[in-house]
Amino acid sequence: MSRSEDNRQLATPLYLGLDYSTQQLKAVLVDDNLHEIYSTSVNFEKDLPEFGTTGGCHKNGDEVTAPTLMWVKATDLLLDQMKADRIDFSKIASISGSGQQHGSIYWKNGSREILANKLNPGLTLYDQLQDSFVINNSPIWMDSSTITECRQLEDALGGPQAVADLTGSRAYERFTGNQICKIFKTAQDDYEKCERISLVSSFGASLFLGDYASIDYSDGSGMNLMDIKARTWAQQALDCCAIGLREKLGDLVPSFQPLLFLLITKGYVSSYYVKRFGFQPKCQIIAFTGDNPASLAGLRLQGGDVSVSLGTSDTVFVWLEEPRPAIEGHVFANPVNPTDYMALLCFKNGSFAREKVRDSCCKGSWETFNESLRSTARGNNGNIGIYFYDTEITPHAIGVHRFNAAGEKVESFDSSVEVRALIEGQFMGKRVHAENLGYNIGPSSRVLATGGAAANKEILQVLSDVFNAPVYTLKTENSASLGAAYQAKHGLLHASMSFKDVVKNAAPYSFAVAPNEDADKVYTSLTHSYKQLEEQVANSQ
Ligand code: ADP
Ligand code: XUL
Repeated sequence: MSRSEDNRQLATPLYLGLDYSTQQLKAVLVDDNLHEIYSTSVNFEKDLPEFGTTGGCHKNGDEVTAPTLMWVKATDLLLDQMKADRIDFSKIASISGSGQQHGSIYWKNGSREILANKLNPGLTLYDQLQDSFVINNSPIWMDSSTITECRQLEDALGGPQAVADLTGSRAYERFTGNQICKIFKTAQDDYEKCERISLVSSFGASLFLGDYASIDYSDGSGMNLMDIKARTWAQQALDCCAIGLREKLGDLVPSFQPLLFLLITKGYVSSYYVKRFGFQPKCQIIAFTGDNPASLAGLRLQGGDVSVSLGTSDTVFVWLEEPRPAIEGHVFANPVNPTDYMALLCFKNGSFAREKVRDSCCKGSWETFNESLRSTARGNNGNIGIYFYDTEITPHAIGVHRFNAAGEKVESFDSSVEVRALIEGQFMGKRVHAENLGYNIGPSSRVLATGGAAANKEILQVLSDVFNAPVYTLKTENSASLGAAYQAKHGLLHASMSFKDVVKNAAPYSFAVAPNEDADKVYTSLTHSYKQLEEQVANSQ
């Protein structure tokens, strides 16, 4: 568990943002000016070893899951931690949150009744929700086991571009509709015993609401089931996926919508939390969303900016006014402006790949890793590496591939060349695919970096050089939970105030690094070579 608290007196009102991410559950409290005053987290692997996960998940070939009850227990632990830190829960005006995208939770028949009416404040959630899920291990975004279901959806709807035009993305293995389809086919009994399917985000909201929370438009865009323009369930896609799915999904709502309880009354925090922790009875629950949309809110992204998130997955996203769904990348509903969109690229080989090279080349030390970046030349003397330890999402390819300056395959690199090849390769890949989406990166662009690795200036320097643009960061590396806290306030005020006005007093960005003078010269041609090599690798598989 890690915590931080600044000395300022806890002012009132406060807004709570949560993030159910891949490796941890995080909480951020902000004051009325949206300044962060407290944060804490529960690390799934370290703080909940009884679930036996590595990095918050279980991998079994291409099937990747997380124990649903681990997230429940993490919620108990997080709140206990906040109580031990003497947080005055009665000052929290509203709560919102985010979750790793695409993961799914299968609530057993009768669980709504337990959530709404039977939670005993003397017991933990973990004790009381033991028997509430039909699938104990929730499939998560790293899963790539549904290629058959993806083909089925694309065949039924007229091909990959047709699925992208309708839902914002072609069929992807991790997208929830394809995951549900697999469960419908392989575990039909469980599917029938399930009364509600939540995303990780709406599952988190349900725990606090004491009822099934609606899925929001932005996270709903990551399912291959939502009509991206109409923002309604796409019946053709539902029909293709599973029988009776519409009822199990509930309604869709805007990402900053105050939720309802039992579809009628205002969605205040469940009385369980009022009695157990001292929350005020009128603490409003605002829809939770995906971690990437929440990050867009946390970074206060504007047109022209590009955000690069360096967490368990690496993602790149930009604000879009007009959706142009393509075979590559995703278009999601924008979480703060209901008529706009965001484009997202997801790279599976993010932090785990960096940690793997750190461990094999630098004895597990980020300091040695950084020394390797400092001691090697920009452009790595023409050496290029592609490090897809797990099947990559963008592009669909696997394996570690190293090339010398002549473009010939080589078996290995020296340790420091390997470190630079990894980081340059990761960022050249991001630049190539962002440019494929039509994004023009230039000296006037701002790169907003976030996620755990954004704490590392040497890594950010390579990012700045490859993108040839200045990089900015926020005080917190966790833009998702911060964005959720912003949305908590936005949700209360949205009828009278735009998101831009809500966040106008939020802490400014910090300038982190600027590109070196030779950056454009070095990386424009190297990125061109990288692009050709990556295409060669992807086409040969
Ligand atoms: P997520 O939200 O996806 O669970 P985070 O954004 O919190 O993940 O990022 C966690 C990752 O940050 C860790 O896996 C670790 O590899 C990386 N990280 C933390 N500190 C550093 C550092 N100094 N340099 C590079 N990476 C770091
Ligand atoms: C986005 C994606 C990941 C997860 C986990 O499409 O799969 O970024 O949201 O962070």
